[in-house]
Amino acid sequence: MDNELSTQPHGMEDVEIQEWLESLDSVLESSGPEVAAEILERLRAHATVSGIDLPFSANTPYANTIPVRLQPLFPGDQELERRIKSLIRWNALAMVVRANRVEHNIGGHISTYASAATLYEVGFNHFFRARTEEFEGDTVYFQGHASPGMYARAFLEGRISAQKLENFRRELKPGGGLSSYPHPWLMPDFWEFPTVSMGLSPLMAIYQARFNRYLEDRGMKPATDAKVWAFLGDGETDEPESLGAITLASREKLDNLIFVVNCNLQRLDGPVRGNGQIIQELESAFRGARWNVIKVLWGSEWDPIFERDTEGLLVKRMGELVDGEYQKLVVSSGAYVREHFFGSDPRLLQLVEPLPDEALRRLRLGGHDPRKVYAAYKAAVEHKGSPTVILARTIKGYGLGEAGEGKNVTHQQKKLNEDELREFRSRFGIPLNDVDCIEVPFYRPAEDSVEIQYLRARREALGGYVPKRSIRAKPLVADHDELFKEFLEGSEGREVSTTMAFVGMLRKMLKDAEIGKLVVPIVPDEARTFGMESLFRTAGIYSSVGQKYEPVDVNTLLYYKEAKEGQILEEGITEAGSMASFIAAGTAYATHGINTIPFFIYYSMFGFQRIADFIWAAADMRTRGFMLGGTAGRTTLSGEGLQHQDGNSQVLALPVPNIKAYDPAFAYEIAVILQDGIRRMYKDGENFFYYITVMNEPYAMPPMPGNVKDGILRGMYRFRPAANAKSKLRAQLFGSGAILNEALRAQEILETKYGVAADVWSVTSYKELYNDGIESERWNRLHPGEKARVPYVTKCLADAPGVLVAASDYLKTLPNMISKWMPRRLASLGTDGFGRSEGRASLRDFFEVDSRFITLATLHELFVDGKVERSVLDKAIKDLGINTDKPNPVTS
Ligand SMILES: Cc1ncc(C[n+]2csc(CCOP(=O)(O)OP(=O)(O)O)c2C)c(N)n1
Ligand SMILES: [Mg+2]
Repeated sequence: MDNELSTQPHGMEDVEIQEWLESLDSVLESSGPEVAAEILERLRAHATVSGIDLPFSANTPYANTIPVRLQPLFPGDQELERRIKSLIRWNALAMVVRANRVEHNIGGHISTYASAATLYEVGFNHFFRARTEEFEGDTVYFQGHASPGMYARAFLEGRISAQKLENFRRELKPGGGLSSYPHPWLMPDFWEFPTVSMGLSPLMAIYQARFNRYLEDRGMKPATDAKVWAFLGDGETDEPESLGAITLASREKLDNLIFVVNCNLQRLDGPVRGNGQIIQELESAFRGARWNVIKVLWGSEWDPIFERDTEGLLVKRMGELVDGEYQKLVVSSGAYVREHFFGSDPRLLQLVEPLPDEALRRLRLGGHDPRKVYAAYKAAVEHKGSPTVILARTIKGYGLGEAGEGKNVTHQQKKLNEDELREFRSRFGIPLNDVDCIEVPFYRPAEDSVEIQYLRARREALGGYVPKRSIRAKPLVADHDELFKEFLEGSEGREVSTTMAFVGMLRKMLKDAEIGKLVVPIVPDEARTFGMESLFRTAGIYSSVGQKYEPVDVNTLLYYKEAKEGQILEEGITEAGSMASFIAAGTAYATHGINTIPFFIYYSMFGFQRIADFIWAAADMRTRGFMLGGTAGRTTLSGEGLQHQDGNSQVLALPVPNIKAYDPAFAYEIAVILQDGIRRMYKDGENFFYYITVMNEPYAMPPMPGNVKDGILRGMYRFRPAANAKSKLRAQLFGSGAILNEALRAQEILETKYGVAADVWSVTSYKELYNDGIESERWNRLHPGEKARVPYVTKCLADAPGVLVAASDYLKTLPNMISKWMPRRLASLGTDGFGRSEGRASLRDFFEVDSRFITLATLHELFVDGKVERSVLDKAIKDLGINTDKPNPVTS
């Protein structure tokens, strides 16, 4: 990659270069780095105006960013820390090797932690501060594949038993086990952040750091110097999410954020950039984004060699190699290194002349040298004004020797043979003899050993153990009946959409004495679409710098008001970023002990469909809050067409176990769901969150017809019974969301034109009904002798006569999945297929979900049952104006 020293200027004498370098050195010595930098900056400007074409480079030479003279003293007992680290290395390896001996192919990773051990241990011994009563603590995102190292450390700390280690990756064993990776859902007292789906944690960490500032700026927590640390792999940075938000971090001057990229130059299959230099590539990306970049490339053993190199030849040579060559060098003999690395120039060879081959082999990389890592961390935590990224060079599978060190297969290595185990044991000085060691026992020195005492003392000094998850927020107390009451009463004929109704509730919640402050509205540049612009002025848009300009619309009532204490997180066009804010706010009850209640409203098609993996991570993290899929419904969103019209999200919400998904039709349904949700999540502390679709079709909102709260929450209730229940021709119509109105219109047509008496049900949640059904089935299967449980849907329909027809703005699979618990055959209408840009009426005709098709489906079901004649159907098709040769929406 670009390396300023790698290109030899044509025709320039070495002597001349030397003179320039020496004069810079003397300025540095006499006037300091600031003056030197100023001179260089002026020189660059002068060169540009003199017509010299300076190639752009965001890179610095391939050398450590922190020079030896600025390196602080290492404050710990280095030898003792090395011994502790070795024990952790051993136990981490033992976990994986043992697990795979007991159960072939159970998996696990050795080489990630092996490469990152020093990066973590310096953090644990000197930097990561725990959450305490007095201090909020640092927040650490551990690289998922390094989890054995975190468990092994917790074992030495006495926090995890040997039995649990034994059951690594076998969580269902008696006494429990340890989850493969960081999963708060599975280990809620230990892990805080799921990180193993690569790319999610860097982005989540950025938004977490920003959310911490948001809480401070809004006066919800004291300003502290707590840091957010995110450890990632170099391969991981290829995920677009990893670097996707780095400019937000610098724009917001998040000096509370530190990325540590473990640059072992390898990913799973092979080198990250065999033909390039991942470190230089990352450096330029982060420097370009105005981060503070600290490269930790070379260990202390290199310092004297660099010192002898007055001509800068070594740095130049280092910048020339591609990563594929480096990978080869680190696993090669000293003689090979001498020949192939230093051998390129006799002057380089001279530099290492005094060193024997063995010493050349042992030249450590920066990421394995605690002194270098400590220096980088210290500089990072002290740095002000921008986030820091530490690019630390390491070797993947460090210490595994023949079993995988630096090899392309190392990521998958799970077994070591006897010789390899003995070698590892010897290399790290584990006190086990040749026979015992091949059993790979876990090893923990006695409680009063210097190692355990030291380790404990260090953690005590830093406030306690990390990682550790605890819930510190106090439950809410109010029940908020008053807040939601007015929304149960209907709109008195005024036409409003469910989105407008929701925004009305949000506005009111923002003013509530208990929850007003806690509400966090989050929107990815879509507030106007949802009619939320009135909140801009009243709640304010959060900006860490306030508003430095007079907004163009300042004279209007609803001007764009940015403020330091603003409450709305207007994220711009990033659903991923908004979701990361949602996660930060929705887990603040644990991270900060604050019950923030996020409401993330977005274009529903760009939610589950686009950022489902973040939603999965949110679920794992036990996030609380409300996601609102706006402009929802494939036929309700008119005009927008194929990419926008959402008939999927209610289906895509099914797999997330702890999401409650609702497709409400009326304002009072939303009110009931919100009130109950706030109670259950923030008062009762239940671990789920909500997905609610809201639409933009305006219609009159009816008052709640009696107390149907229970039905709304459980997924269905009879909204409008048939006028003539005695009729011979009977039907049950199920409608959801805006399509409920089509069912109500069909009810009228059926009654007035065809003498069919239909009850209309509002199905608010097929997911709730489905979960209830499968739970009943399961219970009955497991308890054959006991009184059978009856699914809620079956109970609802026990006395509901006639044919059954369901219609929603989503795929037909939703009603179909609960049809087996219905008393009779179900006809399902839905919006399978690609959307079209059209008006609502045409769309509902196209997808066959309007009142005409509901009517036809009902008559057809009656015809199949022998209740009406064929001629009725023929007439209906004609009267309803249905084109029977119309294209099939599923395939057209
Ligand atoms: C989104 C995602 N894709 C793929 C994987 C599978 N995977 C697990 S580890 C790994 C390689 C990791 O390489 P790197 O980020 O460099 O980490 P290292 O182990 O080298 O420190 C891959 C591809 C994953 N966990 N997540
Ligand atoms: Mg890697």
